[in-house]
Amino acid sequence: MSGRAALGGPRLRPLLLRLPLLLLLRLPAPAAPRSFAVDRARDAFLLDGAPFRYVSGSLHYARVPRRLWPDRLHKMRTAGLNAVQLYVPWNYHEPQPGVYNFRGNGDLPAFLRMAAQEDLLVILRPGPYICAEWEMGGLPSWLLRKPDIVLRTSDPDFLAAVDSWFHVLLPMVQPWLYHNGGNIISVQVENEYGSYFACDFRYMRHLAGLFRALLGDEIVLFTTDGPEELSCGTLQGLYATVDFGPADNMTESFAMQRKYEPRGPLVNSEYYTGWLDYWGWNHSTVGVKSVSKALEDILEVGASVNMYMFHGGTNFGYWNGADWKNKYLPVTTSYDYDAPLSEAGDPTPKLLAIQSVISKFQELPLGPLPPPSPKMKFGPVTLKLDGNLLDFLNVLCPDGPIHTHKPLTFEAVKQDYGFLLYRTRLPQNLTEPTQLWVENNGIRDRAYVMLDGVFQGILERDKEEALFLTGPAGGTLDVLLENMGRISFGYNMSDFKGLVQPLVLGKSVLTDWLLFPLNIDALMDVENRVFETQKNNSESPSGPAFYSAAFQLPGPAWDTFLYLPGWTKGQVWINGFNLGRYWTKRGPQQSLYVPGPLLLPTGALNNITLLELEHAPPRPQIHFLDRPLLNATTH
Ligand code: 6DJ
Repeated sequence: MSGRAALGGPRLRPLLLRLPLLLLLRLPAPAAPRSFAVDRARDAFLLDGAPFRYVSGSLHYARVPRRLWPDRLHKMRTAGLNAVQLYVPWNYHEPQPGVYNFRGNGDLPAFLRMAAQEDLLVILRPGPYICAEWEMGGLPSWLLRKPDIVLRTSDPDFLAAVDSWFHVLLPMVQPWLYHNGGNIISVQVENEYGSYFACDFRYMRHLAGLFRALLGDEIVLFTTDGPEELSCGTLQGLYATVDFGPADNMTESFAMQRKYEPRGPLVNSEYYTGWLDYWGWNHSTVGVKSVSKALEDILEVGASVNMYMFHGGTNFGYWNGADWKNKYLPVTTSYDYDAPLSEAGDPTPKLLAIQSVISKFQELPLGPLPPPSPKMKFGPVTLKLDGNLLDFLNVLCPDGPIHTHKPLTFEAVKQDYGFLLYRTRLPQNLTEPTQLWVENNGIRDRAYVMLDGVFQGILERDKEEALFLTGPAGGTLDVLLENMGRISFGYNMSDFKGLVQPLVLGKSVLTDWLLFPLNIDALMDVENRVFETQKNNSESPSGPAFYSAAFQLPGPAWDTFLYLPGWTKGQVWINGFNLGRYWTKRGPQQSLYVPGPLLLPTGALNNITLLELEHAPPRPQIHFLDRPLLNATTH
């Protein structure tokens, strides 16, 4: 017998030859390269080489307390989404030129990690402009310290600021790109640029080059525009997508996308589940049926979709933006948006309807949708008057006032947000009521006028342009200016704040001003101590004044809604956190969302401070409700 036969003969040879291959198959397979791409041949996205569509939802991390991020992301995943879309608000992360904040609620990598833990892909929209009803559309107001800057164009001053910001932000997100092992599948360049007057292709080309240089060639870059606005918004090399809502004609909208992208996936980057609210308007709602029906149509044609918003959240602090539609329209503190997950993060009937539509097209993840979180109702809590704002100027403006001949803007004195007090003296005796007014609608945005400490009334942009004063020559005239949020969408985004035109008394222009930039938020950290050291001689609760109370919770620190009946307009802080603006008198929002994590548990003392700008109710009380009131009839 030959040795070969001993080995089993020629019949075994093919098997032996295949052995190394079989051994190889038993070894762990080399990791398949991760990839996300546009496949024009199949009119689809490809995820790891296979056709893929995303069903995504928008959530803005700066509008949700960090401790609640996991909860909201989990609910989005459970609703059936496979991606989350988010804006990066530049002004939130770079509060001063070259000063960056990625801590706490600004910890973008932590947010990306939490999304990954929920198995959510990410569609990133870093701007630089984001719109979003966010202060100045996400642009830092310090850009306006160069008053002639032309925002969102190839103006060298604007580009220099954008370049230095993106050299910080984009390297930070680069490891999070999908092909680098992260969850970011695509990145949007600018935002609805086609709706902006400038139509500056040099600017768009500059951005595209910058994104490519800092993120590489592999990542899918895209643009988003209204279907009628694509011509100035798109650029070769950036995948063009559209945005439209349930009331719009889907076929026509996608046909417009097809004009610019004849092949590739259909994408609605902002499918409107609801809408925003302005102060003084009615609360916006969009019906469940229309939202779920039109979503089904979108999924039926195989498109990818992002729902704007899936969870709206809150414009805490001074972060609300404003629109310009022939007049200034500031956005409310609540950004509930009538979205599928409410402002307090609770599933709504809209969410259930959307989930059921999604389930017709792709498998839902296992696991139940969490129920609404518990809410608490208690009160009333009675507040004490701490004193008029004018009594606290030394602590609110510790560096003292700036002396100027003519009034300067907020931007000129580096007061980015909040309040700036302008003080001068009456140049003559006013025995007859004399008009105080400002030319060319120069109040940005609301002025609270005091003469010798006595509240006289208000001037308001596009509304109240004059009031009448009587008083002695030399009397102290104080004009507190409130920035109610810079324009986030409209023709002119350079929305300077303060007195942008001189104040006129009768026929004389008022000069020789003292300007007090007020740092109220710094005061809130040590609020009690500072207020107790003040001599409180203000009896009459009229005009800008602080009120506060210490209170205990009746039980665990659940979410609640602050209700301020009889109060007029102002700002609220809870335990030093700036909860936002209230404007009970104008509506429609009547209650402010108070997330449970802001509150201290039973036994501890919580602090609430109000800066009421006009009139407090005769009994200065507040209530905490177990449901929101967002839709009071407006005046
Ligand atoms: O991209 C914009 C979003 O950030 C699109 N959009 C949304 C958000 O602002 S209003 C609501 C809006 N665009 C302005 C067009 C208004 C008709």
